[in-house]
Amino acid sequence: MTGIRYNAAHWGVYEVDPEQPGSPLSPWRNDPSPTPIGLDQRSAGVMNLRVTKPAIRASWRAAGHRATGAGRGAEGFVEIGWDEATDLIAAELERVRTAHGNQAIFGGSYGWASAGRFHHAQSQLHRFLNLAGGYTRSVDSYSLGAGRALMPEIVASMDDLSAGATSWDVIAHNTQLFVTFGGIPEKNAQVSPGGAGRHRVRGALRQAAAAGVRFVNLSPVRDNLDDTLAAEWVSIRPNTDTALMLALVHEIDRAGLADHAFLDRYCVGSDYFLTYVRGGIDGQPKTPAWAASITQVPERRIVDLAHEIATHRTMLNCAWSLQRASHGEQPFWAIVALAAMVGQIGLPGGGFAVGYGPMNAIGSAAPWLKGPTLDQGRNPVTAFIPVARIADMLLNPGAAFTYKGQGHTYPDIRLVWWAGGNPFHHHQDLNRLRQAFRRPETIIVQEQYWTPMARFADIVLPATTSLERNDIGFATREGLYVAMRRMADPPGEALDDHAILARIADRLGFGRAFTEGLDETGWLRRLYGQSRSKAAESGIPLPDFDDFWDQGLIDLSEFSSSQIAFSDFRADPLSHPLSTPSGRIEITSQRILSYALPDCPGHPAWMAPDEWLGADLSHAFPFHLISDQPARRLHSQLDHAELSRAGKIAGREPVHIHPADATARGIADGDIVELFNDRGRCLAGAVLSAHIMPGVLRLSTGAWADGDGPLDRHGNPNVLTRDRGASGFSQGCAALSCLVGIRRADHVPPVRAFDPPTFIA
Ligand SMILES: Nc1nc2c(c(=O)[nH]1)N[C@H]1C(S)=C(S)[C@@H](COP(=O)(O)OP(=O)(O)OC[C@H]3O[C@@H](n4cnc5c(=O)[nH]c(N)nc54)[C@H](O)[C@@H]3O)O[C@H]1N2
Ligand SMILES: Nc1nc2c(c(=O)[nH]1)N[C@H]1C(S)=C(S)[C@@H](COP(=O)(O)OP(=O)(O)OC[C@H]3O[C@@H](n4cnc5c(=O)[nH]c(N)nc54)[C@H](O)[C@@H]3O)O[C@H]1N2
Ligand SMILES: [Mo]
Repeated sequence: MTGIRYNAAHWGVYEVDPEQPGSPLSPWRNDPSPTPIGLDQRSAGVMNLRVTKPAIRASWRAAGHRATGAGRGAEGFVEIGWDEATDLIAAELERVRTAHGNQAIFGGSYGWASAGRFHHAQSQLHRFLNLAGGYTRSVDSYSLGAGRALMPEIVASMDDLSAGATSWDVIAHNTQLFVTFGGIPEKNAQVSPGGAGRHRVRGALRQAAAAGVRFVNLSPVRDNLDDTLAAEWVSIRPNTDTALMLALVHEIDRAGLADHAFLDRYCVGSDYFLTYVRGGIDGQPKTPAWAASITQVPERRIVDLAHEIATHRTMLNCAWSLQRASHGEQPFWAIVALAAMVGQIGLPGGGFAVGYGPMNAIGSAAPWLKGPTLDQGRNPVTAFIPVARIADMLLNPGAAFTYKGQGHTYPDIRLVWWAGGNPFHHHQDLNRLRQAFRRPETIIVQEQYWTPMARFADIVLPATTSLERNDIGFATREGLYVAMRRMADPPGEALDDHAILARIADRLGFGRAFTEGLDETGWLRRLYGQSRSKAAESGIPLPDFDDFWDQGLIDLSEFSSSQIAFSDFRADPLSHPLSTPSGRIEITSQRILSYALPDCPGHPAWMAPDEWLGADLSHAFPFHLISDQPARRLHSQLDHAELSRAGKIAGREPVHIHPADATARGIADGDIVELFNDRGRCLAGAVLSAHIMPGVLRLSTGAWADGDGPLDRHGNPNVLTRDRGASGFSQGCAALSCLVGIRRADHVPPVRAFDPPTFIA
């Protein structure tokens, strides 16, 4: 194995042959289904867009923080040296914290950044800002805003649910019926944050099908489940799954199939919930006929499905996308209630999961260890926002918001600092976000590439990629430690995020506290050592650092052991209570009930979203837009690589439309179309597909935002999505509640997302 080095990315582990010129990356040889994402990350098209020198927006260079934000995103940049950049930033940070307090610094810096436990961009930035006196932070994630707020109240934290999901081998051996809401998209299971190891989902699904597991996929699209499984596709209108789940509960209850012994022993609040389902609270029984009119799933199919679920060992699964919607708490709560009704939670192959599909690690049997983590210190500032409220915060300083039953106010932000995220990828209603990002006095961005966020900054600092530094790869439940050995020189003057922040910390007088006198190797040894001690406590011996570094890879698969979610709780709910207020599954939550929120009542409930196919607005904008995760990249990362670009149509992101809908609008396969609503417009390339239900469009996220007015030329769905929280409880991202219209585009300007910015000498 001499010469072979390893590297880890969120989407896989690479073998790297430093001797080989050209594309030196190949997938790890033990990965049964490696992904092509990232293999082309050193290509000319990618490297062309690297940030190679610190750069300053021209008018900020002239006027500093007094420059207006109006030119952001349009103006040219001046390249400067590291010394000048460091001085300017140190002075600006000093000015803001003195004049306005540390709360005026927004350092939430949400985003996936890259794999590698030491050079993790947000952790580095948070550590730095904490030593500088703190910052306004963000909580929760775009992935799971509603889920992270709700699930610990009613059953278990999202982290425990993900890491504790029943392993795939148990499913193959015990599950009879696998009912999934939102498929199990193999495209999504390409990734695990920190480094997917063995891509296991394709094999696991096929093994389950071969063992006789029957799959039912309730979803507006068909192609989010392996088509070799002979699964049944039941098309369902987007955002209506809760109504369907309630009707399944209604039928199970009506037919006398509910497991009352389970509900009594392991749950609280099922009586009140059943009163609601029977119609005793709002006068509307949640019957299959009622749900059929909302979901467009035939009444007969709902009735039969209820009986199939109750009379087979059934795993109920839910994609995360369902909670990235208005009232996104409800489908997660309803699937727990439905699983409790049939009493299979804690049994092998039965119960619920939220969910199989979004990440490779879910369903893994690899050991559950805590990986190496950089200490971020303590943040003395208490101000925070739920992560998806960024534009609200910037536009409305001092305004009130609610979160988990408490009232809070938005701070007045003067300085925004981002490292490792792309808000012009992740946030909704990008035209509104542009307005919001014109408000702060200063925006600093650490980036590898000239992304839309980098272009919107006042000061851009060039960061290295994980191929250009040494690090440790580790992802929870992937069973691997990866010695990520540097294998390329950074272009131009790019520095590691740690080195960038260490320079500025030095200038501000806390350099020593930031680095603790350790260099990169010193940090890797320390972080690995801490993780090694923890592993030893779990009975897993790891080699010492030098052996790890020589070996390149520690494979823990021999320590794998199957698991059954909630088996301890089921065996003995008194000795293994849940972490909920009652210690049991909360089918009704007294705590959430006490918040008296109109958009998040105390039990699973159907509330129509503002934007869905049953809304009045659908007369003007008749399509429900699904902006799901992209198959050929991770979010916006590597959208400029060949793999992603090869998936475009005349340079635009593909939008999937049912052939009947297309024909009715004179749209042919390959046409450039325009999607529109009151918030914005975007171009996309039409793909006619019978794998999507009529009335629904699918435009994946991640095309680099490319607009200076309401029109996005490239196909970024977030120019159309709505910027409203899932509810006043979680304030989660609700991107998947979005109505649009579609027509053939009559004017098709060129895509400029991948043109480098203008530099002023
Ligand atoms: N409409 C719609 N919108 C969505 C979603 C949806 O389903 N629909 N999904 C949401 C979800 S679940 C998520 S998680 C978010 C994802 O949103 P993000 O995580 O913000 O998206 P990424 O494209 O991964 O952005 C990471 C950025 O970090 C940069 N980067 C990578 N490594 C480093 C590094 O080492 N140092 C520095 N300084 N920079 C680095 C990359 O170049 C990239 O620009 O999007 C959300 N947005
Ligand atoms: N290749 C790749 N993989 C990724 C990512 C990526 O960017 N690229 N992002 C990762 C991240 S950060 C996250 S959080 C996870 C997200 O994981 P998810 O949120 O689960 O992923 P999505 O692809 O948004 O949606 C999953 C499926 O749900 C369907 N769906 C959408 N709306 C509805 C609905 O209302 N009802 C039903 N029944 N189905 C619906 C969609 O059509 C899609 O096929 O994915 C991760 N995996
Ligand atoms: Mo996510």
